[in-house]
Amino acid sequence: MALRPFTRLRNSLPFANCQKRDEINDAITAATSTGDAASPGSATKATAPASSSPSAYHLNPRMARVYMESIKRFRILVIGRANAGKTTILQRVCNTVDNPDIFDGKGNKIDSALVRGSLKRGYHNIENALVFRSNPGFVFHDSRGFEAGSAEQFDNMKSFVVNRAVAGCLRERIHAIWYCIPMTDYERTVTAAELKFFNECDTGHVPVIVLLTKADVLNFTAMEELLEDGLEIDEAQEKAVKKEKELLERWLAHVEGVLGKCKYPPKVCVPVKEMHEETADCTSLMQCTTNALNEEELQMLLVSTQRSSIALCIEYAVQRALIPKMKLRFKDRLQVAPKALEKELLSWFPNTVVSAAVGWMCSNKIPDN
Ligand SMILES: Nc1nc2c(ncn2[C@@H]2O[C@H](COP(=O)(O)OP(=O)(O)OP(=O)(O)O)[C@@H](O)[C@H]2O)c(=O)[nH]1
Ligand SMILES: [Mg+2]
Repeated sequence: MALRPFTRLRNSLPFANCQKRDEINDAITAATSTGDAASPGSATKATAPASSSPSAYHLNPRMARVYMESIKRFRILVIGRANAGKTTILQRVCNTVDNPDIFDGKGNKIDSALVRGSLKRGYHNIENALVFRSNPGFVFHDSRGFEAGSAEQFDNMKSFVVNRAVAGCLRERIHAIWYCIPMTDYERTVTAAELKFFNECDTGHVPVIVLLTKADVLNFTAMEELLEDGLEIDEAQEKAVKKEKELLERWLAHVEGVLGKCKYPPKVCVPVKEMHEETADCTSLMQCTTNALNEEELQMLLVSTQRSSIALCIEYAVQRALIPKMKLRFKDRLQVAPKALEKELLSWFPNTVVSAAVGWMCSNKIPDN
């Protein structure tokens, strides 16, 4: 059958197809290995049932606080088929068009010339950490898509997730997973690979956020359908925005419906569009990821690490620090020390001193967390 004009057009586009910290870490690791019931590691090993609920992995508040104080960098695993738009999203989130520095599993910098060719072909070593100089507060791991059906690729990814999320080497824990499903392939949004991942991969307390990437291409689909309905091009263009919205809602509902029935469903699905444009807005992605996190300290780490939206920093600072104080009785409000409130508010904002220090360490060897 001949391709429809907009399908042909779409297919022709490129998108188609420090000591104190170490002491704390060591203390946590020791607590974990001695089987302290309150430690996150032991809770995971001892209590995680086959179909665990996220709350089963909630850190004990005291341990959570100690752990959170020891981490400085937000670590995200991004999974998705080849060409799903993964690297582009990471670049946009870090507000850069540069390639990331790559570090091996031991934290040593890899000569990017050695791996650039294989990266172009979509081959990624999930153990490698990717760090952009523009925002060294993020550490990314990039997983090659496993739609080709390779059991080995899937097993590699699964054992990485188990080691870094569930069994918990705390210093290298991942904090969120972005699972990318490209809308260029909207007719096969949920394939066997997605079902396998969401039915077999227990990510424990680490939230999985599904990103419907390249959602802007639905504009082509909308135009295509409207023209097929017999509309003139001007009228079709006028109605395309509404139609695009309807299509997106339909596909979002479909993906949420199917994946929601899986054993380990994603926490949330979020469309992302026009990430190849340097002006693209990452606010909703950041907001959804922040809301999906269980621990307030992790939320604070993400909000203060991201540079996409100062509005997000303000919103969280107001909601979490200011409003609770305003709700206090007048007498109690007078007890709030201005310096303490200032510290609390500012902890939701980027800390340039920390960023600079992390950036400096990062230029040669990636720090442990
Ligand atoms: N229309 C559109 N194109 C996009 C978007 N995001 C990325 N692209 C394009 O899609 C192509 C692939 O993007 P990449 O970010 O390299 O995809 P990837 O998932 O990292 O690919 P591999 O590393 O090969 O697995 C590039 O040509 C991007 O410009 C988007 O939101 N909309
Ligand atoms: Mg890539």
